[in-house]
Amino acid sequence: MSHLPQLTQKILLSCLLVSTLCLADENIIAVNKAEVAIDIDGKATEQVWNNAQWLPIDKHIVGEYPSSDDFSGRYKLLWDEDYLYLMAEINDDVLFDQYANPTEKYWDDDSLEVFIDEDASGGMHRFSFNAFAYHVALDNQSADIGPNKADGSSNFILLNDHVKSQWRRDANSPYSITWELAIKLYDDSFTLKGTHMPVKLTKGKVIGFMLAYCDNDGSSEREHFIGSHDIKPKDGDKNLGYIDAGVFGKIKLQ
Ligand SMILES: [Ca+2]
Ligand SMILES: [Ca+2]
Ligand SMILES: [Ca+2]
Ligand SMILES: [Ca+2]
Repeated sequence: MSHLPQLTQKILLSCLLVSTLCLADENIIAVNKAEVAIDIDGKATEQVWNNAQWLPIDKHIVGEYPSSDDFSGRYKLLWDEDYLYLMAEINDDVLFDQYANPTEKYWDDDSLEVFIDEDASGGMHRFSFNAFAYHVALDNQSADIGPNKADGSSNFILLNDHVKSQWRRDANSPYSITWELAIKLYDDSFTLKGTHMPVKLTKGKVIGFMLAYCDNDGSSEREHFIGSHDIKPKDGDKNLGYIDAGVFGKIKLQ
């Protein structure tokens, strides 16, 4: 650009900056505030849910891509000072919960997986609380991986206090369930010891976020894993969300 007049260079740089910001903003999902409290009962009866737009859960992560009656889903988000609220509408032909123990192979049971990176830092989080991957099961318990145990083995834990969850079937459409969640956000200082306060949410806050559904209809392992965001494969593998918060998308509280 050095051969162009200085004013033209400045204009071009400004245009480049504006278009970069616009592009970046296009990828950030704007989340509206819930002005009234939301009752987590698996029913979308609160008027305020109408202020949130449906977004698809349709990006392939693992397994064959399912037909729409095998799995399809969409979700919407709201927030207030205390919670990120999530409503998911899931169509799944068989609801399957083979492991009674909520910390045993929870990813091979039907579950809604909510990925949260409170400060949108990105980076590795599998054995830390830099970010969370809450697997919300059909029994409404939420499991994740914590720091390794003293003997070095994996530590599958419940973080039920972080996620309040309730789902209901639709009597007129038995394969459709409405799942309503209120999620408290914890920053990366969270540990399994002591008392930690959730982060108070404020307008303008940017959060790392992704959502996915583990669908199993009776197999030994999950049959499909479909998410809300495109994931760039690493060595052919798109199942990276439970390891790397860098593959999450971003949301911004409006
Ligand atoms: Ca409700
Ligand atoms: Ca299914
Ligand atoms: Ca983080
Ligand atoms: Ca299923």
